[in-house]
Amino acid sequence: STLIRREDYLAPAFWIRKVELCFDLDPLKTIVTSKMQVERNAAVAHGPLKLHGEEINVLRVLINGESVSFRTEDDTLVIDNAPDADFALEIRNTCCPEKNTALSGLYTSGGSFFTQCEAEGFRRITYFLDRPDVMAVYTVLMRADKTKYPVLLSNGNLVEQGELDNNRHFAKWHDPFPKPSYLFALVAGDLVAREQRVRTRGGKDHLLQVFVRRGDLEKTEHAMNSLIASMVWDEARFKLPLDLERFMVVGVSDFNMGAMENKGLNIFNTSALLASPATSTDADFSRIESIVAHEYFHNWTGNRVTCRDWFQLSLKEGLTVFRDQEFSMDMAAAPSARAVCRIQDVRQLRAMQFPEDSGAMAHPVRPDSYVEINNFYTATVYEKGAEVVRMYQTLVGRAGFEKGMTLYFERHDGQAVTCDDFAQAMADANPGSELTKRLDAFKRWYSTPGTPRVTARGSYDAISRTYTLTLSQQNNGAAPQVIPVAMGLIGHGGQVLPLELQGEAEYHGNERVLVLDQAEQSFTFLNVFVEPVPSLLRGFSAPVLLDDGLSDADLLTLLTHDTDAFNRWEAGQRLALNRILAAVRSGTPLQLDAAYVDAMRSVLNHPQLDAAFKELALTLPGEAYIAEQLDVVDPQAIHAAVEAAQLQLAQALRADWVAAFEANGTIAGGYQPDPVSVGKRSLANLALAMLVLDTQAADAAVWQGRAYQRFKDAGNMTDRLGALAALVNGGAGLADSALERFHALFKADPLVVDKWFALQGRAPEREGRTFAKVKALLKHPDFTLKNPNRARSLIFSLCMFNPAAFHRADAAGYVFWADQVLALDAINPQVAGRLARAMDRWTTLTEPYRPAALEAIRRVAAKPDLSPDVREIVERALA
Ligand code: BAL
Ligand code: ZN
Repeated sequence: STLIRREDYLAPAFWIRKVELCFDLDPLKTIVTSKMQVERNAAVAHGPLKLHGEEINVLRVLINGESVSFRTEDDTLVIDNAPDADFALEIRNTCCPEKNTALSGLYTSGGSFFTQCEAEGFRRITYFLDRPDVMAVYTVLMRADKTKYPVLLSNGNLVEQGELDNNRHFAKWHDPFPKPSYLFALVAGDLVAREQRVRTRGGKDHLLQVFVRRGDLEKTEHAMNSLIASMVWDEARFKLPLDLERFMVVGVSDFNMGAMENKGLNIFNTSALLASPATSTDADFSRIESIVAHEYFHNWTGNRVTCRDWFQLSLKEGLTVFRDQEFSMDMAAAPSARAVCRIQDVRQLRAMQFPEDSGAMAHPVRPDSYVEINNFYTATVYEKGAEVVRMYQTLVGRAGFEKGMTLYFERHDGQAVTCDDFAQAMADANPGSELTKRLDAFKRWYSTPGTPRVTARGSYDAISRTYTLTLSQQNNGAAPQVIPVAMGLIGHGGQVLPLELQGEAEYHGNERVLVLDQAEQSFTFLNVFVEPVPSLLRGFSAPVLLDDGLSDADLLTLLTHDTDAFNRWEAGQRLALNRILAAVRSGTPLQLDAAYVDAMRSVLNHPQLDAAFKELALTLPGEAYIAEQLDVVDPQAIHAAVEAAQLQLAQALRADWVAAFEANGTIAGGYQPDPVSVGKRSLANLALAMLVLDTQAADAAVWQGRAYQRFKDAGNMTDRLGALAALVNGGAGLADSALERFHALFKADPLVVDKWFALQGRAPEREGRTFAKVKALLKHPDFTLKNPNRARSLIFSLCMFNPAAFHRADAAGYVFWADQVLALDAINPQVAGRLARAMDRWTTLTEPYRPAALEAIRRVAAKPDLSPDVREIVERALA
């Protein structure tokens, strides 16, 4: 495996302008015939034609109808004597979909055929210039058994179909839009579709179809509604219409990612597609809505304008995540519900991206090198990339951002481009903007790894009534970043103070964005009539770690009075974080103080705050984010502090939790995943968890019984799983029988069985019982490593989301990790590579974890025939 460098990019020596593919589909031996129209790229020096190909058998190669000599070496097919003039290249090869457990290329799942080509799966189907800057127009003919594969789908429009001999049939598809090979897809199987005809604003008619296995049709309504909502939104917000007559979505249970944006034929992991109130939680409904939107939005940001090379991945992913986040916020509508979306996105960023950015796999939003591109579908490329796009919008404004998008499409529609092209379009569309003034510096967000640290200190001069805020940034010695700091000033009594910045003629109201682009800068505000508390980085306006030096009293002011809901939540998180960190650093048991408990009680009982906000405010910071604040990490100490804080909140607020449960536990009418109902269910579930957690309470048995009753009688999965989780996480005596009952009820539904495994994989550790349970569950008849969702549900839950069960003094967690990485690597390198990343942050671990982790990583690295995926991860961990 070789290191590929961004700066080594070369344009292709040949273009493939058109391709006609023919598939004779057979699980064991599919025959692929590819007829390509090829031309030399005049801009590149003369050389051989080299095509990518992996795990396929070539049968013949013809140029202009004549057989031609070729050689195959290291996954490439080389033709030394390709003509200078345009020519027709025909390649015939075979592949074996049934044996393709890597789920990249053409594979079978549940007796049907599916493809996954991003990033480099097309080369596992046929030889090709499998790189995103080679864009071709595809025509696809599929032939297959009619009984087993009644539905034959590919990209674009269906142009012909009919019968063949031997109970076979065919379908021919044509996609009029030139596309890179990673957007190719085909599906063949016994599927059924929910269909909907829609007319867009421009008066064009479209057919929308969601294909699934027979029994799943009634679970597709939410996905269809989400698709229609996405279409409407993209036309309204960005004037981007659907460009195809037909838009198809297909579900498959064996899938490496969440979903894939193949042109006109999106393929979805069933976990990101199928929803019903009885089997899916509110979180599932919301995830499905956002992934359906995400893949749909890719049709413009990714497909119409694609990436020149894989280093530019964030060009499409960061932008499309930003778009799906904006969509979800617009769907949530109410300002408080928008804030809830934002808080959830930031929690996710902090839990996943911050550790990545300071660990072994830290890389810039636009990486400089990779061995295996599949390892770079990361939180940095996606979520930090989305934050970078959000900062453009913050700097040029919403209208300016829309102008930038318009110019981007005017310039680059149909092209494969770079992040620089996007940045330039945003700047050129907004002359004179804060962005355009410092575009080069802003672009450091693409090249600098690590999370910047911003320090803020204020000083108030009561005599001159001025307040000076000094902001500074550190970024591991790298040049300063352009950091938009949205802010306001709040008086201790809750007054919102006007912002009058010294040296500026204009008055900026009560909220504004300061642009920090130096190592240190001071901003002086005039006519500040009381000493203010600064509310900084409102809405999390930049992906940084902020040290604002605020006291408990200041944070309490913000928690009570801030007009920015995000910062109100953040103040509560900071209060909790300070207490947890103090306990962990001093090695003393955590003891919550009355001021904090009272503040949390006020939030919980607040008459105006939404239930959704209360739930977020009363949920403690995640253990991974807490670990990021420490130089040396003791996962057990962090976990103990969090558990103590939880238990003390459960005990001190017991009456308030009862009231919260009673007020939110029952919702009249049928199940609706609207923000208000979702918020009530989430708060009721948190309250129930708290009430079951305190096993010493006088009425402990009552609440355990109520939780069990609710688990049994629940009318939807959110309530049922919430009650089950309360029992399992609370270590209740009834937990085991509830788990058994749950499995018996849902054993026929793989997505629910995944939840069952995941809940046990994430259960709090109690004297090693959780770990032992997970090991035992590996032998459960329903467990398999071959299905990525199932592997993730149990193994990833333990290794990535259950630090206290994973990091064991006897190193058994690491031994388990190494065993599973190696076992998975033999089946599916992409999934194995993901699991390998559980050790990203091993160097910060304290004794005895650190040396034990090192030993486990070395054991994996010592295996000679590792996939490039796992090899790259473990070698970076050891570097
Ligand atoms: N392009 C891979 C899946 C996604 O991000 O939509
Ligand atoms: Zn995407």
